[in-house]
Amino acid sequence: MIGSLFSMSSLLRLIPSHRILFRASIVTCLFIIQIFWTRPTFSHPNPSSDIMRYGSQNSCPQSAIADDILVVLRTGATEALKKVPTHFRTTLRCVPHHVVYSDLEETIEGHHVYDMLDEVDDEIKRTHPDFRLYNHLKIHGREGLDSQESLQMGDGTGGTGNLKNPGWALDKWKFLPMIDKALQHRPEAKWFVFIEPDTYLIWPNLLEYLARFNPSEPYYMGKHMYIDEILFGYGGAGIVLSKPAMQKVSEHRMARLAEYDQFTAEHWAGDCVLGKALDDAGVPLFVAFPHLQGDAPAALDPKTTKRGRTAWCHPAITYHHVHPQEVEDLSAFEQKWYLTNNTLLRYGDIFKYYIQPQLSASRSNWDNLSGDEYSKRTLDALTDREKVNLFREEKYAPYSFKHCRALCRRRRSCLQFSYSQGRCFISGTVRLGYEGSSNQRERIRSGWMLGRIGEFVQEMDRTCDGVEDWFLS
Ligand SMILES: *[C@@H]1O[C@H](CO)[C@@H](O)[C@H](O)[C@H]1NC(C)=O
Ligand SMILES: CC(=O)N[C@H]1CO[C@H](CO)[C@@H](O)[C@@H]1O
Repeated sequence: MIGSLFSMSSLLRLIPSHRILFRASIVTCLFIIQIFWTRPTFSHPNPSSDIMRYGSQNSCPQSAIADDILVVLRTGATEALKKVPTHFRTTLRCVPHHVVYSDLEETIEGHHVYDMLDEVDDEIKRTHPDFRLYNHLKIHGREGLDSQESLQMGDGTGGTGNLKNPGWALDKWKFLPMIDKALQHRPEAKWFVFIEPDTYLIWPNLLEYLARFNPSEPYYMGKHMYIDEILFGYGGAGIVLSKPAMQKVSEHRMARLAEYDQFTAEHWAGDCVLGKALDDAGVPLFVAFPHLQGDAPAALDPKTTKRGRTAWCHPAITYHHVHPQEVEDLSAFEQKWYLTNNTLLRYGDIFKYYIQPQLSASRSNWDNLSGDEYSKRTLDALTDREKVNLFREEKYAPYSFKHCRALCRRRRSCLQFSYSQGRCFISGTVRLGYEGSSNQRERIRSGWMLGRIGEFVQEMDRTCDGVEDWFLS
């Protein structure tokens, strides 16, 4: 596919260089030829002849800019073995240049993993409590983790950071050093893409997106987030920096190392520290939402809008909070998509072809993420007569899954519900959710109003008429 996708992309570059102009004129000719040779229904910059090239088993998208990108996977020793190997087989499979940065130097499935903290000030490493895990790993290596349970609770990265988690405490120190490490690792790269083990990256869509920007401009792309007054790119959604942005922030920090060490020590989120340094260096955040996402497909509200932008009609580049098994599943789905479809994979497609088939009228041991607590209060507040009317039953029995469904059915806006131990939750948004925790006495059971969801999908699809794929500003 992606060959001519990128021909289009080159044409659309904001400030094309001579080389690109030359290339663009050749590909324009090829593109025009292709238009006449492909089916008349061709409506997307993605002709089927190229899909074939992408599509043969295990092949990867062909793109002029793939070699210009370095993908950096940032991890920590406490989570790396559990989460990183999956990425070599899935999200990184087609990425020609990638590197894994951690807090322990080691080899994982034949890939060298670098210690990103080796150049942090020695005094800080010796004295700051955040480095307890790091120093322990330095002396005892990975084997030392087994003996130190207190050091390895939880994961090493991730947005829902637990401050008491030593892996998380250390993680924030990696963001600024990783800029210099990545620049040294691949100085010829024009784009640097930073992801985490819980990030799912759709590589063909990233290529297609970045081809639309001029990499000689300083770009700091991310999913917007605020802590206090600082606007920054949320780490779990992936952060994209052009080389000029990398150089600017690196030079700015080098001149004020102690100042940023101090700021890092006092702050709790590394992505925010990076955002602050970039802003100080004169590189503001470019909001790449909705293309970069902070939620997993199973948890994302398909109606989410931020700054008036709904994700549904737009191509997805990342998801976050995606567990290794879901990374595998999504990767299989993504490959299948590009084998058979000749349009870019969008959030709406992922909902319709990946999420929706997993919804059912009733699913046991399943937590639907219906969080509308008020429904329980609603039930409690009803008189016995109202309960009888509502549930159309002779006698009001203790709440049950059936009652919960009846309540959902009665409310036109309700799309899903879940029931557990006398508690009914209903929701006007539709999410797949996750398996329930099995330690509950009575397992959670969830249900979806499939007919209403079908109508909802049609309604959402109608909003896509005439909508551009990408937000470029
Ligand atoms: C696109 O891919 C999905 C998922 O693999 C598949 O269900 C659908 O039939 C494909 N559509 C076309 C037009 O090939
Ligand atoms: C029945 C039930 O437990 N439902 C759950 C649905 O999801 C919300 C939000 O995660 C939970 O609070 C509910 O407990």
